[in-house]
Amino acid sequence: MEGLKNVSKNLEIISVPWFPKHTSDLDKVVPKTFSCDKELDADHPGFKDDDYKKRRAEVAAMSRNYKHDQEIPRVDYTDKEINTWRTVYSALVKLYPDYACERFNINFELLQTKCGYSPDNIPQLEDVSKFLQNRTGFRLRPAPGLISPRDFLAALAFRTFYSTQYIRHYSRPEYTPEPDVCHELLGHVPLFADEEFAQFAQEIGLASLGAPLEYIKVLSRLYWFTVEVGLWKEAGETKVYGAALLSSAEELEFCLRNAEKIKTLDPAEACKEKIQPSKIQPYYFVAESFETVKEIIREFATTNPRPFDVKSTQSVEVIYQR
Ligand code: TIH
Ligand code: FE2
Repeated sequence: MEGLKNVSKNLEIISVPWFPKHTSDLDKVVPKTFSCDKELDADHPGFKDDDYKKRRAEVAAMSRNYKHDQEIPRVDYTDKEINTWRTVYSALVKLYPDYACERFNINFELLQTKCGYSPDNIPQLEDVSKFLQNRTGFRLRPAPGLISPRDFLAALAFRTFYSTQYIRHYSRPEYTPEPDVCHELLGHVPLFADEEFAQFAQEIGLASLGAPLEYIKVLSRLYWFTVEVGLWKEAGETKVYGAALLSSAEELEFCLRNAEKIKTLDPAEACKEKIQPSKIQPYYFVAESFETVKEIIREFATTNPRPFDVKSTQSVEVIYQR
């Protein structure tokens, strides 16, 4: 009997999917993207605009042969694109003071003073990546579109964040159905500049490595309902930390003005919900605090069925004991 147990243990290990063990291993992954990459969906505002589609594909292709530690290619954004950025930016900065969480606002301020964030300039991924590396060790990696959950989450384990570089269609600056450079730079980057949030995002990534597909599915739902469309309370007030909300003036206003759409975060419920990334959300989950969100992820990480554990060895934290 004992012998048989060992055999089945080995079988389990054999079935662990390959996963990256070092940031440079991400070069071995050709990230899978969703259909948007080839043909825009009919409800995409750029669907009927051939010039837009061509430009989007051109910028997306710049990420194709990217290798770890190379400079991220710079995009020479057109005046029309900068105009779109200006519109998106100007609408959002009016909302952030009241709607965004404190950690976001602190870092957004810093990005304005230290990293070229302004209404007239679309910061380059390379410059923002360098800035983040200095602050929290997070780096950006250029992406051609929405990346499939396993590849996307694995990169987070290495504090690496796949970022698109093309910009949304000019006709709909207040909401776009897929990630674009505004979403990455305005929605995500400010929180990746926060050490505790960076740590939290990395933990989600570590939990994904080598996990079975069913586990990845649930983890990506938890990721979606927290990192992308999450709300948490600060001094009794509901604030937004979800990046997909913080990059859409329309949905940012919508989520906080419709109290009946906000439910208390229940991981069991969030796990069951399908992700609908291309739609305004039917409802949102609010957590009691950032601590609650972290605990939920930590607890879920303990249920990981993989037959091993992982730990990150990139940095040390020195704690003086007096
Ligand atoms: N809806 C977001 C926006 O308008 O900025 C973009 C997306 C993020 C994630 C999925 S779609
Ligand atoms: Fe995102």
